[in-house]
Amino acid sequence: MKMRDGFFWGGATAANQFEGGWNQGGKGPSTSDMMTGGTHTTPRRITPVLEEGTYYPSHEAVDFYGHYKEDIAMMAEMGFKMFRMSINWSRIYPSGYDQEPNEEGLKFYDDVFAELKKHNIEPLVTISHYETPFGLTEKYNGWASRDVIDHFLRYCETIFNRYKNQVKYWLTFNEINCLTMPLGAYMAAGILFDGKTELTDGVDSPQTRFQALHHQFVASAKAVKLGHSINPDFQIGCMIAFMTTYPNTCNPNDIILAQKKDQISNMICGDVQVRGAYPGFAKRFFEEQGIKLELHQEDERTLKEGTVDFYSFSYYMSIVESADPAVEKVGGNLLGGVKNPYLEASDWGWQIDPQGLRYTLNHLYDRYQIPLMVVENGLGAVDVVEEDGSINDDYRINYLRDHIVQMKEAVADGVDLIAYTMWGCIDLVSASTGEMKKRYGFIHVNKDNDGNGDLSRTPKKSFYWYKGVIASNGEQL
Ligand code: BGP
Repeated sequence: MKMRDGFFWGGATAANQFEGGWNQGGKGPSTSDMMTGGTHTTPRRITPVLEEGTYYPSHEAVDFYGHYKEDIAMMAEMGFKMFRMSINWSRIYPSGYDQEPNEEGLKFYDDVFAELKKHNIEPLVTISHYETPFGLTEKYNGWASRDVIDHFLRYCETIFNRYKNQVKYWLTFNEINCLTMPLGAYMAAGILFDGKTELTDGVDSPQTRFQALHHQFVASAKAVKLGHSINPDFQIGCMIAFMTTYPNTCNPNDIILAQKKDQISNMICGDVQVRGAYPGFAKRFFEEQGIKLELHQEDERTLKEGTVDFYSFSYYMSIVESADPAVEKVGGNLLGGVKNPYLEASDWGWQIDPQGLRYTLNHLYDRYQIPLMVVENGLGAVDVVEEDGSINDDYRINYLRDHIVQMKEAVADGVDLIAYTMWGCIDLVSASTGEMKKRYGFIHVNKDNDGNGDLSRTPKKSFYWYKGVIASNGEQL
């Protein structure tokens, strides 16, 4: 089965992990700028004020800010049709609550979009990707407060108007369902529970998280409506971190547990953003968890009027759930779960499951019947630079090939898939660990975990492989 003509092959990044220039051009600090690096075993830390002598990976990241022409030229050489990037909110509104935008920040993205256009690469822009302005955390405790919605909409209005002829495809919030999990509070919503916390070990409040999620739902729906009023051609999507969830056995207890987990971690957000209302299972979940959402009268209508045009998601792994307390649960996978004996795992313990991608694409298309985009997928691995400077990342090629094969199966199954933007096309900072060592790219960046390196870019073996994939529209794998 062939991919459709005009299929969007490409790659994905996020400003806080890629752009750097954190205090250049009038940019204010974002929450990610207050996060230290971590390692394989030490979690990232959030500092309420910047500590002298501490290394903050987002500050320089890999300096797309200073390398965008070179980077876009390399993407063009691979034949990219689409480039997923995010706008750094605090580059446009430095504190988040300023009344006037920062012209220098706006100008930077004018230049980036002009460069993409020169190479015929379609931008796909995430409006908020783990980069809540730190000013909003200080003033409101981030998305815990409903007040943030208006600040977000002012930011949307500014960028929609400014880039209405340059950008057609938008995503409102990256991995909005992160807020169903404890680690999402800070990353996705700029919420500090205790003022000083490690990313994986924060003090949790499901009440606050789900209230913040509701604020993001309302903000997203209003942004969709606003975007369509500014340019009716805009295509605006949701973005979900999809963790395909299987039962450990055919014991009905396992099946029900897996279904419940799937509903809350994966489906609740798509249901609200695509169908425009909370699904039935949400009510029971909120009751059982003692969560009382504060809703405004008009929210129901807002959600209905602001449904998305397409559904996008990230896909890295599947997880297995068991209701049996005697069954051993593993760490590694972001959500824990049981080890799947049929699958290999990455060096970071993420269980690699290409067929799970086919399963998920079918699952989603059956439910929503709107175009789908895979906007993140890839293998985080340690790359070795050989003496001659080459990087032979066959493991990455194998991972991506296996997933693309299954994507094509899903298309043959009848799924309307329109884009594949592989994650971290150029090496960048890992979101969960802050490392540079965990690399995804087709392009190597010379920089290590401590921030050393001259930032030079080198194509890996996978660069040439992906170029062939794109040139043959997925036929030459
Ligand atoms: C997703 C995020 C990305 C990204 C990716 C890989 O959850 O949207 O920002 O980083 O995961 O994760 P990591 O960087 O932790 O390997």
